[in-house]
Amino acid sequence: MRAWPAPDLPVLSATAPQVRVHDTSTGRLVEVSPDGPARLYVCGITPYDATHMGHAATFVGFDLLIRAWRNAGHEVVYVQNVTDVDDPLFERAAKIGIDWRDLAERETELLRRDMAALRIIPPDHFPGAAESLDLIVDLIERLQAAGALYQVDDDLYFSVATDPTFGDESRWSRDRMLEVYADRGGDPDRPGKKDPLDCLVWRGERPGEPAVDTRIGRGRPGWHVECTAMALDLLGERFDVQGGGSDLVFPHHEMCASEAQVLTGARFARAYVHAGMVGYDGEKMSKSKGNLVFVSALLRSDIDPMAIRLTLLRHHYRSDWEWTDDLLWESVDQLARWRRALAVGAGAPAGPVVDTVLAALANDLDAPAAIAAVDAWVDATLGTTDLADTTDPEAGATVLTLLDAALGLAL
Ligand code: 5CA
Ligand code: ZN
Repeated sequence: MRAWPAPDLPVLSATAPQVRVHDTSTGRLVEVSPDGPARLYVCGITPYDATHMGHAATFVGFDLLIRAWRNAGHEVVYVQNVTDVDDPLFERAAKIGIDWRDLAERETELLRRDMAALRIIPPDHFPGAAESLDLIVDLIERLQAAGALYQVDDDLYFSVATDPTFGDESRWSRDRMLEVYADRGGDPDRPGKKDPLDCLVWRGERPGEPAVDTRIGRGRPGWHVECTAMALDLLGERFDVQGGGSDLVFPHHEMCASEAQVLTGARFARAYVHAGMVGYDGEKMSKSKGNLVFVSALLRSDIDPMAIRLTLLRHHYRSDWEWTDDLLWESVDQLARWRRALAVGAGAPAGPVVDTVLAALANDLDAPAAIAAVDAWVDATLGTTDLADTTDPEAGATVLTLLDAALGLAL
């Protein structure tokens, strides 16, 4: 599919340090230093509602990773998918009485506008499952040939027992997996399964449900195998980072990793990076709960998109936090102050703030530390703390470029 227009990305005169991020599968900070272009796959929306602050926070988090890589001198190949073939989309479309393809296109278009307004770098590839069916079916056939699938009625399941590394991505205990599986799209209790944790890869046609004609019959693929197929096709084996929100640690990313491991004998991704959950009114912001704050609604009320972006950046990408309107108003005030300092032109020396911001972002995308460094520069420039002894005539211009290149804030 078509993505959205790319924001300008100014080139910095300083080179950023190599990037380290937290890897879920080892529980450690790991340096992601790609050989060749950095390859990133981020799990994108299921387009039945777009774009709430949780989505936006996750996508801003990975946008920081792309910027950190680019500022460290790496090229990046970025894939973000759209899950336009899956149950929640069909259910919503049926409920509101429109075709599921029209609903998916409408919400994807909304996402494009929101992402462009928030200056999020678009993916190089933006595949939908519907347009990727051939390669998904191809992957299902390869899994079948590898002996990793079995049939239950007209459906096909992936046997997690065929992968000795199953569990390595999340490092969750079996009990913990079983506890959440049903709530996260799994069907542990279906009769005929070999293991309750086995996941559906193909659902044969049911009366009244959307189905497509393929080599393996009429039906539709399961969710996990869609991402496995799109990632392997567009990025190849052992790509650098598989990303998404922490709600995807299990089962989604575990199943993707496992299916790929059985097929290729290699780890799916070198690192698994997960963003925290954004909540609202005491619960995880989610379409199923309906407690949503939409980016598009704020944009329609003429909220400065940079204030929305700053509100997201003020939270470390890995932390869970709650959206409140007060946070947004604080960001509006903070930006007004930053703009006042930048308008001075000359200011406190920019060298230290450039170094601190780039180092903070290279250190597990620590945007709050980067923002604190900018605040300190703004304070010094506006003279509310001791004026720096030397004034840098280029400081305003340097900090403007830094904010745009490193944090995606164009002021
Ligand atoms: N289409 C699948 C991934 S293949 C999916 O999870 N779609 S989604 O629309 O539910 O979420 C899109 C992205 O936003 C995913 O990376 C998901 O992990 C993330 N996300 C969803 N809800 C939140 C939330 N409340 N806070 C932070 N990130 C979230
Ligand atoms: Zn996915």
